[in-house]
Amino acid sequence: MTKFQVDSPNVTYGDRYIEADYDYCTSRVEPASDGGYKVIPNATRLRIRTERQVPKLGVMLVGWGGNNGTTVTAAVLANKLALSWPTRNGHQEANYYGSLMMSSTVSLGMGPDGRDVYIPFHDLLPMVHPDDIVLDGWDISSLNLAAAMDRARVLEPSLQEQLRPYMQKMKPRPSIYSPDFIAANQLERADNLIVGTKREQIEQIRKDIRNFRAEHALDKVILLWTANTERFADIVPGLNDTAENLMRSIKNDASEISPSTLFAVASILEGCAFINGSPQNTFVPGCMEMAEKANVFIGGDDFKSGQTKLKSVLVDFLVSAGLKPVSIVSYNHLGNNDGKNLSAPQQFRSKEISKSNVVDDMVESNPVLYKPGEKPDHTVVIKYVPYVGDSKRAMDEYTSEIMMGGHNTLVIHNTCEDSLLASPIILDLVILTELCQRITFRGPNQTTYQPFHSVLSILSYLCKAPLVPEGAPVINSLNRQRSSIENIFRACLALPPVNHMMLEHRFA
Ligand code: NAI
Ligand code: DG6
Repeated sequence: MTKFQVDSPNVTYGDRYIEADYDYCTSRVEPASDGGYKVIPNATRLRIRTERQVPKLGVMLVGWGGNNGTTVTAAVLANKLALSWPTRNGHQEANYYGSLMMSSTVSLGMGPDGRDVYIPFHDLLPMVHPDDIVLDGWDISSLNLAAAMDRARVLEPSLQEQLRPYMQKMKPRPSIYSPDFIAANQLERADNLIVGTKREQIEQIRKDIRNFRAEHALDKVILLWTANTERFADIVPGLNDTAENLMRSIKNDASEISPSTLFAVASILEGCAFINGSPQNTFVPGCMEMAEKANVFIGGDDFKSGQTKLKSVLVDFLVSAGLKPVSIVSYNHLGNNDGKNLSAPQQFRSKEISKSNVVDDMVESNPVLYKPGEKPDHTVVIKYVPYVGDSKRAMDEYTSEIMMGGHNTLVIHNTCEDSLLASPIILDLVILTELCQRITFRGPNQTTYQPFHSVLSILSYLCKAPLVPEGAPVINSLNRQRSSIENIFRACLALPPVNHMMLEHRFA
């Protein structure tokens, strides 16, 4: 049910769709003959359609028995069952804190008293509620979800006891294991495996998806990788550079095709969106081409949960304030299985790459501070310290040049359960992906509606290394990423973008 209605000749609420006529206003910039620029404002009229029927959604997690997999499952169950539990700080109720969709708000506009009227982000358009998501998945470890939740050491024992009867019935499906792609130290948990050739493994995953869909009478299924970080796969002409070559290499059982790519291929072949929550290059060029040809959404890479989220705010603040970050040093230590896997050099390297590129666009946006090609020194360190478990410590030092050669150093210490930050992000990723599957656009001279590009860059807010269509700019700034989601959804209702001008309060 819609919680509000837009009263405008540009919006129609039909039985099936919300249809909006929207002027997309931009400024085109061209070099002028005098060496400056010519700026040309432009408006393109779009018709945007949003399907109103919210489907029954199933989500299959690869790595279901891991810390994120068990924590997100427990959180959905606890919310659905409205559980509460005693802690040493008092009674705690289940919530979805950290979810952009469930726990943040957006302004609808200005109320009669001249103040913004806020609603939950989730109420802006018809969206799946996380309580209604049906979860399933795969893991190379056979532990049922209750035992895996114990192993994760994330949630309070009194909550775990309430969840145990539900979660012990949940058992991850056997998965694809390739010891070459994750750390050797993961071997001891790998007891739940699909054997056979790569083609047979893909067939099994496809069968699992179809069975899951049928068992629960689901309208849609989305797959999400929250399994161990893999090493990067080599991109080799003839092997994985095109969709055709990738499919041939799978048929030939080529060893350089990673398990995450096999899952993505199976998902695309089943017409299911695939999201990569880890840093590795699951979406090799051949896989991206497959998704594009099949019009299936893919998104990633690597959940943006703590240190990097703050970095994408702080560097944006510094650079946009005219201060010049010159050195950024980020230490992490953690003691969960993710940390154990990342203690191997190749898997650490995947994470280092993902964590390191997040300031590039902000630096490039300010040629007053940075010469072409100039960047701050940026170092990322990750250490495995078993005792701290899932309670990750992240320590950051940002040094900036300020006026007249002065320096400003900010030091930040960030401690919290990593999986409790990642779980709401998992939910946002699938809720947003599902909603985007119901939004289509038609330009002024088009007769048919088109979907978003198969590389779903609107998910950038939630990802450390946002995947974007070829040639599109990567935006890392958290504020810009959030505004793009909010303003695109407002456009679906023919509402103007939020501009913060507040002229009503500024004129005499
Ligand atoms: P975890 O190690 O607890 O869970 C990963 C699970 O994947 C394990 O249960 C493991 O047995 C399973 N697994 C490994 N290979 C598999 C395969 N081929 N098929 C199916 N299952 C497989 O790790 P955690 O903490 O849950 O993190 C998961 C991933 O999310 C990691 O790659 C991590 O780097 C990434 N990530 C986590 C963030 C966080 O804040 N927790 C943030 C950003 C990314
Ligand atoms: C060490 O940083 C382990 C990683 O898996 C991170 O905990 C995870 O990627 C979250 O990173 P961030 O930078 O978003 O806090």
